[in-house]
Amino acid sequence: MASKKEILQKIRILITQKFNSPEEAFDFFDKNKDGYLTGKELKKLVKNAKVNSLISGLVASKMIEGLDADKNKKFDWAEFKKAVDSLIKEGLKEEKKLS
Ligand SMILES: [Ca+2]
Ligand SMILES: [Ca+2]
Repeated sequence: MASKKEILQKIRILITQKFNSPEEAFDFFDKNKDGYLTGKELKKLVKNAKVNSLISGLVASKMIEGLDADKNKKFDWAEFKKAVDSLIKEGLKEEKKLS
């Protein structure tokens, strides 16, 4: 099974390479445009990041569990932005280690 690090890296690549900004990614996956990414919507994002579809639901619910500040079981923009910012920061650290 893919490690947590690999999964997060895939998600980071999706957001930074397929979209011009995190806003664009959020908008794209917020299919019903209610301003929230639910577990179901986030699962689509995880699947789009080419994470094994068998575990995409689990990954999505873990992300929400860990980063849902107000515990309403979905990401608002501020929560999503925070998640993406920490993902990108982690990625930069990794790149520094490799170079
Ligand atoms: Ca939504
Ligand atoms: Ca929330």
